[in-house]
Amino acid sequence: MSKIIIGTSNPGKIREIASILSPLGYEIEPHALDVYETGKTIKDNAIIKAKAYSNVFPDTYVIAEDSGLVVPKLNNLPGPYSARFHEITIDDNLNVINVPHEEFTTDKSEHDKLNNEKLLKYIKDIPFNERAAYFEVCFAIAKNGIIQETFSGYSYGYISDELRGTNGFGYDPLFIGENTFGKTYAELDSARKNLKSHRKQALKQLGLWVSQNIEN
Ligand code: ITT
Repeated sequence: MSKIIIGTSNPGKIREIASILSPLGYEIEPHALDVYETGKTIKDNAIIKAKAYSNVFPDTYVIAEDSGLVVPKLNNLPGPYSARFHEITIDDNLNVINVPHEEFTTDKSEHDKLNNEKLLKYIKDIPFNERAAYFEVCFAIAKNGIIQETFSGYSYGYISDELRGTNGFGYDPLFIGENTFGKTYAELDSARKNLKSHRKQALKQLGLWVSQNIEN
């Protein structure tokens, strides 16, 4: 069975990626490295991560992804800063003026909590009909430090007034999908989230590429 390295420190991502790629017959091996994400876009960061993991694991296909929640009314924040939203400094015009290098951890629960609290603070005076938001994900697949392909996915919705639900991870308790009957992604079971999610869309394309290019 061919092995594919999944480069991420986020257990929520590993669960969703494995649930879609494992049934295709590949051995999925997760690894977590501390990669400094210096890109200005989600795609740039996916490429930075895939190259970094690939340099550490040569001769093996490596998949990494960057993802984030974009709120147009908040100057597209948290966007590429989604993981460290709680610790970035933002000025009154919603420009990011300081981005510390986040402390490396695979336990995301405290960061998720702080990120959601900060988003609630920024969203509280914005009327619901102006709270459009979307998740964006970009997967990059690399081998021997060279990017082979990238795949993006998006899911659209709104930011909720309050945290709801305990499933999923990250911003799921605040994100109401456009087709989820008012429920946040954290109120959906994983199969239902996977049906619609940005990650699922991109993984469908990635899965096709993997099955056409990597022997299992
Ligand atoms: P790696 O970089 O090691 O993969 P990370 O958690 O730092 O792990 P990112 O830099 O890509 O990942 O940051 C993504 C952020 O967006 C992070 O805060 C996630 O919780 C959040 N996020 C990504 N996909 C999400 C989803 O499907 N639902 C909710 N939040 C999500």
